[in-house]
Amino acid sequence: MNLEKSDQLFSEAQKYIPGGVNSPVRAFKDIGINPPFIARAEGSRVYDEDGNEYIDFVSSWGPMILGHNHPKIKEALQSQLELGTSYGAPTDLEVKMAGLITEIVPSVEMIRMVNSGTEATMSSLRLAKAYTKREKVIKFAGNYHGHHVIENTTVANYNDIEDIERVFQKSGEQIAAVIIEPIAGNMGVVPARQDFLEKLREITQKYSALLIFDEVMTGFRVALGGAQSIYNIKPDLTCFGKIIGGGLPVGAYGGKREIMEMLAPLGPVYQAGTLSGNPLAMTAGLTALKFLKENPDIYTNLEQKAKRLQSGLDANINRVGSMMSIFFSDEPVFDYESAKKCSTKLYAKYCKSMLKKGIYLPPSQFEAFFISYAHTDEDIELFLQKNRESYEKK
Ligand code: HOZ
Repeated sequence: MNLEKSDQLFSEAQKYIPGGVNSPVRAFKDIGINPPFIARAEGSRVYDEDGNEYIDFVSSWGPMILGHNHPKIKEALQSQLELGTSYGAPTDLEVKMAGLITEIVPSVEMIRMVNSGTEATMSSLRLAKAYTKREKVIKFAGNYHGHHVIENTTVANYNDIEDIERVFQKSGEQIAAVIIEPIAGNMGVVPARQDFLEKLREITQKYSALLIFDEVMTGFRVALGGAQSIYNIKPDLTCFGKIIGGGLPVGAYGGKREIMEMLAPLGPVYQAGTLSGNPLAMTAGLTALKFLKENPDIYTNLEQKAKRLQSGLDANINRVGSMMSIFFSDEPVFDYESAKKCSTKLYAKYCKSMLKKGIYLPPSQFEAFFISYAHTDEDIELFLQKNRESYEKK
């Protein structure tokens, strides 16, 4: 595979951009090769600067559930472009977006749009602290909630009921919020157990702490109503990103009216953003969400393709719907400790081999990969065929 132009661009990029990338994992450091620089994308494919074609399972890290350059999103964006790209003022699009999300996700009574998942989790935690007038936050090992520093944090073990009980017994009255990825996607895919999430709901209510679901990755991905609809658990606040932007930069957080009304201009918690509710992002996101809502068979289609892929792989896999990971470990992966036992070396070898054969996977053992509506049955078969030539069990 010729990567001459990508290599040249990577050298150039490193002169001006730290590590040559705007998000660390994209440097392919764990894989030990230079990254392909992507020139364009269409449907299930991405094409690099040297003209190499890949079947894309990174899906821009989740947002591209309908595939790249979906005609409906493209058309909507083209129309919006005629009307201007940013006003810094309220729009009809924002009202429609808020209306649609609150309709699909019943725990969300009010929602505030921001520009990234990081901003959503950061703002939701500030809000939780103000609402409860408490300072402590509980998060879970291996969960990722963006790159901001969460102050006053205790890190508990994921899927460990005894540990969370211990934490609450010790300082329950000071805990403002528990934030969790209900299906973790940043140590590879690791779903929370039903009884663990139920315990979290129960214990947060008992101590009047807020339960925040980080559904940046799972929202509108694992089901239209996100992970909370699968587990049938209502968090107090939910953070979104990725899919709700239809491929443009976006984030949002929402939840109970009483809590959300603490935000300025109604309440004392100030939070603002020049590009929040940006009309292009709202247009792309709204088009994607409407399309998903009007075509519920999309989730059946995603499930079928993902299931077919999983059953053909004969590997250690965690999967929820169209979000999955292949773990290079002999043991089940259910928390951060078990995830860390995976062989990153074997994953690197596998990922490199798959890339050479035209299958574009996340360049890290600890990222999820995604099936999109644009993947065809043939794409899935090609994955399986290339996998047979690349896979080495731990
Ligand atoms: N690592 C983040 C996703 N889990 C962001 C990846 C990227 O956009 O480079």
